This record gives sequence, C-alpha cells and structure tokens, in this order.
Amino acid sequence: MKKIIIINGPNLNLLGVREPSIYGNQSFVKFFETLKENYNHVNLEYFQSNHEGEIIDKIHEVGFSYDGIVLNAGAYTHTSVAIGDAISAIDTPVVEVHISNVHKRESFRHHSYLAAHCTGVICGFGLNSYSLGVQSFLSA
Ligand code: CA2
Repeated sequence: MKKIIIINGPNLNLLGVREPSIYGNQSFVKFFETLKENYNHVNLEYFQSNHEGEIIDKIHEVGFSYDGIVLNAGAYTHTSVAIGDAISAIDTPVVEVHISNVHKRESFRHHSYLAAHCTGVICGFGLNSYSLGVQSFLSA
C-alpha cells in the first residue's frame, strides 16, 4: 500500500471557518475523512502546522520512506527558502497544491520558492486540488 501524506501549512486549520468565498466552507478534517474513504487502498496521513520549523521537521521525518507528499505550505510557499531546501534534501517526491488559483490573485502569490523542487504544481481546484495531488502519485 502506498504511503502518502498531506501537509498543510499556516492558517489552513481555519478552512471552512473563515473566508468561505476564497477557500470554501468545508473543514479540512471533514474533507480528509471523505478522501480517505475514496482512497481506501492508500495509506493516507494528514499533518498541519502553523510553524515553518515543524513543517520542515515533518518533511525530514517522512521524506525518506513515504511514496509522496502533497504539500500546501500556505503563505510559506511565497516566502520560505528553507522549505524549498527541505524538499530538495529528501527522496520522496513532493507535489505543491493550492486551493485557490494563486495566479488570479495578488502578484506576491505568483512566485513559489517550492515549485522548482517539486514534481509539479496543482492550483485552483478547491479542495479537489488535494485529490488531484494524491492521484498524481497513484498514476505515476
Ligand atoms: O490557495 C491556497 O491553498 C493557498 O496556499 C492558501 C494560503 C495562501 O497564502 C496562498 O497564497 C494560497 C492561505 C491559507 C489561509 O487559509 C485560510 C483558510 C480559511 C480562512 C482563512 C485563511
């Protein structure tokens, strides 16, 4: 069974609670339950942190044994050289995902410090971006 982890960064614990017009009205925990049912042939895990160092620690922890990381680093995507370095230091492939289409938004969201180290980037499909991210590791 493939081992895949979804890692969410800062503020994504507020999904479904605030800003539903951008991020929808479903909590991630609820969405994750459904995702696990739909992908019951996959060992799927979920981790969320608001702290850059904790995200890096998790990437190091799983990055030599898991089959894939679906990473929404939130705003750290646009600021964190350190998370980019962590991705390039591990063996496990990483797919960068975003709920919103970052290219339709402010210009500071157009640049990613992570994308160059990732297998690919998926954005703009709402929570379905995560399903597409998981799917990408299964068809690979
Ligand atoms: O679209 C995405 O998934 C983002 O990664 C979300 C980040 C944003 O900084 C990126 O540019 C794009 C922000 C996550 C904030 O999540 C919230 C969820 C509910 C309420 C408020 C914030």
